[in-house]
Amino acid sequence: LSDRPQATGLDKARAFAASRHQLFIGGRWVDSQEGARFATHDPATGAELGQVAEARAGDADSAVAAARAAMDNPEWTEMKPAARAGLLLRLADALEANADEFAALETLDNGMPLRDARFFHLAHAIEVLRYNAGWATKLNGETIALSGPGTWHAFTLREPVGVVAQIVPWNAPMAMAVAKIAPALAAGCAVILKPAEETPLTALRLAHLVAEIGFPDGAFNLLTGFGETVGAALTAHSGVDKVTFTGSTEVGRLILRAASGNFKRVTLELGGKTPVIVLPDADPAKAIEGAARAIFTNAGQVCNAGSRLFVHQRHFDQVIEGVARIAEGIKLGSGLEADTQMGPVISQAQRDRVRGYVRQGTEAGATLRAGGRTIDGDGYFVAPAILTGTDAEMSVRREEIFGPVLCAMSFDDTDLDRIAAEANATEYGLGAVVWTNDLSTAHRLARKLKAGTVRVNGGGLDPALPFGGFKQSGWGRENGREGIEAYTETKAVAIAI
Ligand code: TXE
Repeated sequence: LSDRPQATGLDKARAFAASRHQLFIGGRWVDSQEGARFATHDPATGAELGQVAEARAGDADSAVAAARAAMDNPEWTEMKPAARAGLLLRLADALEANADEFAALETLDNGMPLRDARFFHLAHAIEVLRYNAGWATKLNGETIALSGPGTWHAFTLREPVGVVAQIVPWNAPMAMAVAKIAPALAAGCAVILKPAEETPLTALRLAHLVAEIGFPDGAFNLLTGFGETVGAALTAHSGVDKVTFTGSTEVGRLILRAASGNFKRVTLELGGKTPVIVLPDADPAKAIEGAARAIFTNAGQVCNAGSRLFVHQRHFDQVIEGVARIAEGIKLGSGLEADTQMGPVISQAQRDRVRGYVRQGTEAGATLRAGGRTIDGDGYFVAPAILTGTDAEMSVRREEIFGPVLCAMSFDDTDLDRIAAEANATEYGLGAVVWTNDLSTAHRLARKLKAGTVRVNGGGLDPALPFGGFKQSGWGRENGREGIEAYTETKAVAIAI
């Protein structure tokens, strides 16, 4: 990162944060009906960054009406697929042109290191837009041969599912918002995006770009506000056809209930407790680096963070020492500082929650092998922690902590069924990571793991790779063909000829 663009991006971001924000409904910027506002804070300092409009149920009604109108407007519904793709590509270009400002805004609001915001989150968002733009022109049905009497021309159409409420969390606000809107708009749906109350700023800035690019009115709407009010109103609204949500398993359950009224289509991306398995034939140096990255990236606030590390006895001491050394050496600080490797967690509540888990673990008899440092200052910092000697019943082993806390266990088994059974002993099933140099082991274990994504020897997120969970980690998949098809309804047409 050169100094100049950083400084300009940050200046613009600060000015934007402090500006007067509204809701974006039906192609216009409007105040919330009740005039309520709420503050958003910098988690590195606790300082207020700005105030945003607080949408409530009445605003949800307006946004749904605007989105429904877009789904009745030929300007949107009859727009050629290539033209929809063109809009998304322009949005990607606009994000790229404003990347320094977006990255700084994301760092201010969420706390993540600026480098991560710019070169991972922003870069991913841009890639996701371009990837899904490509699908707009390839969403086709098929022709089908029928076996009954008569002669038929039968085929399927893929139609947009309609009005989609998209509720996103605070841990990757920009990347997640874009991962939701890109396939929905590529498929021709009308969206109502609700960012998390902790991190509304990049979604607001994104809405300005959408407004400039000129999507038809109501195709994209943005409501900033709280989950229990405007979020709940959207998920229960009879004018909404689909809800897509990323967040806690607990809220996922509430959303399922709320959505059942009119049988909304529902895609849920929920919590995780990803196992990282280091087999005896793995390269320990690579596994150390990979295991540390899997849990400490984004201060552990990642749904598929590798929070349970299973290491074969042969490498256990070496791997734990290596990961502990990395943990102790991680430079914590404001994401705006160039040498920061880990920013704060999102809020005081989250910091207390994460520290509470570590305390519960040690009180229950686990050993703290790294972490426990207290960090001065007003920000919400948590030192990366490693616990050994946990047992399967402890909350640190069972529950999603969503912080930089790793539980490390050794095993002396080589039976893949038993290794998989331990890794699968969780109510979650989002991700799993395997470190091995044996191709056959990699394939066999990948099949036994109950997780939506299995990564062997590293690997990252890709817009083409379906992402989602088994078990209580969610419903459905985002990304890839499945991700965009989830925004369509299949219509079968049979014509007697
Ligand atoms: O999540 P919530 P919270 C997990 C993680 C974290 C815990 C709590 O373990 O520690 O959840 O975080 C909106 N109807 N994850 O409380 O509440 C809310 O406004 C409709 C895992 O912040 O699930 C926000 O936009 N919407 C995770 C979004 O849901 C509602 C990411 C997420 O907030 C709502 C985040 C309601 N009744 C947290 N209540 C992941 N899987 O990546 C809240 N919301």
